Amino acid sequence: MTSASEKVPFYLTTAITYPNGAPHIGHAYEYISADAMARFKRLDGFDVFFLTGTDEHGLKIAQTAEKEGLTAKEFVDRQAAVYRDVHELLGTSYDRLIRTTDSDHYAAASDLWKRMEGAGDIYLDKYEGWYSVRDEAYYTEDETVVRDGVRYSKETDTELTWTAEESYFFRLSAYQDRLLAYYESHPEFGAPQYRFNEVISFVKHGLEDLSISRTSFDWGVPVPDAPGHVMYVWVDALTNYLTGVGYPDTDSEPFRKYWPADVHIIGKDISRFHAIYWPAFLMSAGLELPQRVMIHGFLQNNGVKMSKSLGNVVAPADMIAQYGLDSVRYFFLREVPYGADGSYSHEAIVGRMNADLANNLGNLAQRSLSMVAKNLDGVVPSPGQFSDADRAILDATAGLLAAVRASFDKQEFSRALEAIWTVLGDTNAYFADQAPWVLRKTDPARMATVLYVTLDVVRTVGLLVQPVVPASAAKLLDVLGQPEGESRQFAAIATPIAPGTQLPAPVPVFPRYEEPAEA
Ligand code: ME8
Repeated sequence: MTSASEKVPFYLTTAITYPNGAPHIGHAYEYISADAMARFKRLDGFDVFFLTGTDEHGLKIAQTAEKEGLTAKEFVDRQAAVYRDVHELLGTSYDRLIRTTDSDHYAAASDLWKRMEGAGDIYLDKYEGWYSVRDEAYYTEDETVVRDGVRYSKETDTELTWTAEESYFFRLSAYQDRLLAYYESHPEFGAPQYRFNEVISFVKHGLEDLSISRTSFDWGVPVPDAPGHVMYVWVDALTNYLTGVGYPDTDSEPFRKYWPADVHIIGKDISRFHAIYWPAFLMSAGLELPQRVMIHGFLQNNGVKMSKSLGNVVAPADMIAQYGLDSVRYFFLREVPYGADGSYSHEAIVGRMNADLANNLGNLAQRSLSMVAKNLDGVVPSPGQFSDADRAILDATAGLLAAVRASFDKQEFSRALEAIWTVLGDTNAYFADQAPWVLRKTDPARMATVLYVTLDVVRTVGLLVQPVVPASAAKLLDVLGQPEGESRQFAAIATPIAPGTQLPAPVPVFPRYEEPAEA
């Protein structure tokens, strides 16, 4: 057994959520995909640290709290618990649920500020501009549009107000060349490529210095030695990735082990913050840069943007109550190529549940296992000589781990699942061709071999789908007689299922979705 200390570390994060409103499917999508990544790496033998949490400062939060008659702290305490419950519901296997109101985070944000200041990158000036409270961002005149006398951000369609205040600035303009050089030498830093290209061309157009403090409210991390200033919420928020692994103690064990992060998983609306500001802050502070920023797309309900006014915002809890957690997890990761925008609908979810999970995987497992139960006393048989057809299936299955790993390493989850389901499709065809139910009478030894091959495909698939459908995969591995622990790690894939293993009575693992009867 490898001890934790010998394993290769892998550090991944999600964006930290603004907890002002109710959790929606977009949040669940991000948590589920990051969770699948974390689980995959653990099963593949890595020492994983998975950070997620809530982004609790800023004017928007302060305003929402006031509207609800609560102090900002009371409000975020209540809302952080709502998000903790969502993680519970989704089975997110995080290692820390960070809150930017945690005391160690204040220390981290102050330290990062001081480092940037020490590098000569922070100066005091006055800021005037169009400010969006919702986005916590300033927009230049040409990034705005006026409708009915109200000014909006072209990009995010949020309302803007003219704001003038004394502010500290970060010398972002000084980082243009260094950022471009970094992108050039690290082509994998931003993904997918088409989203990274947008970032690169934004930087090529030239960068302005960034206003990084606010004096108009006090719900934030105080700027060191600058009474009246709190940090711009994005400086504070991005620092969470450092706090999570022990910063500012750069000699601490977690920091030395896990920093720099292997991947930040985020949505497309915040790519500039992560792929421009964040690396610039880190360069200024003399800290290493994350390996990769993976930018996912947005999910829409039936192709329509989710919004409260349209009444089409789906709560993760409702979706899970209707279809079950694993079906939702599988659907999200299989349906949309990660990075692209996508859509969900009842029909699409049911289609995936019934065709992929219930038919291709569930039926194959159930049919082979019940034949073993009925004809072989539930004992995994010894195979005879493998035929060409057996070999073809076994070889395809043996190649799966490498293919799936290569896809997961690029967060190409749908491609990984496609590879698995291609082998399942071939195995279903093999099972139908070989017709073990006929062989039962004509050639029982051959029937045993066909069942053996099929069971080993189902076992391999059961192991590989654990990151995506953890509870169902565990049930499947139970009925295949695979004990928890070592034999469920990916390293166990190379050792075929052991003849003689006594299997428990088979139970169906992936139920079909049946429409409820009309009332
Ligand atoms: O941006 N589909 O928080 P947030 C998919 N606090 N993903 C979506 C989505 C949708 N419809 N809507 C939002 C923030 N997201 C900041 C992050 S990180 C240092 C600070 C994604 O609650 C969004 O892109 O608005 C982001 O990655 C995450 O949900 C949280 O968004």
